[in-house]
Amino acid sequence: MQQHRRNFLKKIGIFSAFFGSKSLWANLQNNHSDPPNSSESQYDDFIADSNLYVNNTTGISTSSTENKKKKTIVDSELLVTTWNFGQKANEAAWPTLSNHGYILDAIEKGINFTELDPIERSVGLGGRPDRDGHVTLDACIMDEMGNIGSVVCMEHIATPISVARKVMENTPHVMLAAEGATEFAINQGFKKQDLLLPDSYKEWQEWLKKSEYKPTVNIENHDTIGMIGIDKNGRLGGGCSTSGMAFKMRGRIGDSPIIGAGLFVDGEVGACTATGHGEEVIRVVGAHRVVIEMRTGLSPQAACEVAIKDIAKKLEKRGKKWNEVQIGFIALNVHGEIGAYSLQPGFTYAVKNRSQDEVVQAKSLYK
Ligand code: SD4
Repeated sequence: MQQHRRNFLKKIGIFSAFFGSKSLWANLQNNHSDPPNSSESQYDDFIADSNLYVNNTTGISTSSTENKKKKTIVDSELLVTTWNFGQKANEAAWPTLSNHGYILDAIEKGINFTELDPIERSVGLGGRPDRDGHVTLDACIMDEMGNIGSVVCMEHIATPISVARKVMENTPHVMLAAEGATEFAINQGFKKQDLLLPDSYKEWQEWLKKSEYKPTVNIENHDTIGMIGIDKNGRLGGGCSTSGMAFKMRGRIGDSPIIGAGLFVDGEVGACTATGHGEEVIRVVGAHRVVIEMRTGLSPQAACEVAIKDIAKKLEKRGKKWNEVQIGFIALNVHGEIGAYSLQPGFTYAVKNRSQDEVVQAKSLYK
């Protein structure tokens, strides 16, 4: 009888915790255009109280109360961005971040810089087209509370990261595709334009002579832009934007706009973004995998290495040649520690904080 009573009370507890969280969540969703200072928000208190994230398997305490305390350790803004061009993107984001701005505002500005640079031909304006000559763009954005927005296979709009943010903030949805995404962007005031510029057009014409789909590894050291960071208030965020694999099939979507694959942020743990052959990243839900590994207590570096090794193992099992595939992950945790790892050499990333502004060569599984 006693046991029954205990079970009943337990059930009531779970029930009220669940519905309590739902209504608080709905409240937060309605107000998210004004991003809360997470270290002070009701949300943090709720998460801290509910203690949802204690890890019982590893014995490593990852309770949110503990992470909340750790968060205050990060005393400096930080940006980590894929590839060499990440340095200029970080520079564009920095004035916002160093002025105590909101992390997603900084990330959007940084990624916009690369999207609008016609010289960079794997992101935004001037991006390489698909095999039929259409420039189709993918992007997604995520904050530390699980707010997300994404556009896939969108044409004619140069700044998909900003459209992804509008999806997050101004719609009840999290993903818009193709014509629907372009229409939405135009309705939101974005300019419709032709994104195929002469250099990419010429390259496509050249490609058509053989029409052989053979993705190039480490294209000119700048590829998909993925940017993750922390702002002065300890808020984490991330964004990812790309024109995808050059000369892909029409309608092909890679990992970059898929939350969990190309990007994942968990305000209690850290953030990760990916670059490289999206099909392989999707297979292991790459960015989420890295963040989950960090949740179990691994450093960002170790977490990136675990995910890359898993991808290598799966490639081998499927009889694929590792040297035709490149994947790179960058990750950071709530303490501001950074990790990066790639399958093959050649992957670079850019780091910016108050004392550091540099491009770093990532370690790789194969030499
Ligand atoms: C994709 N991950 O579309 C992107 C492309 C990329 O380095 O990152 N290339 O699969």
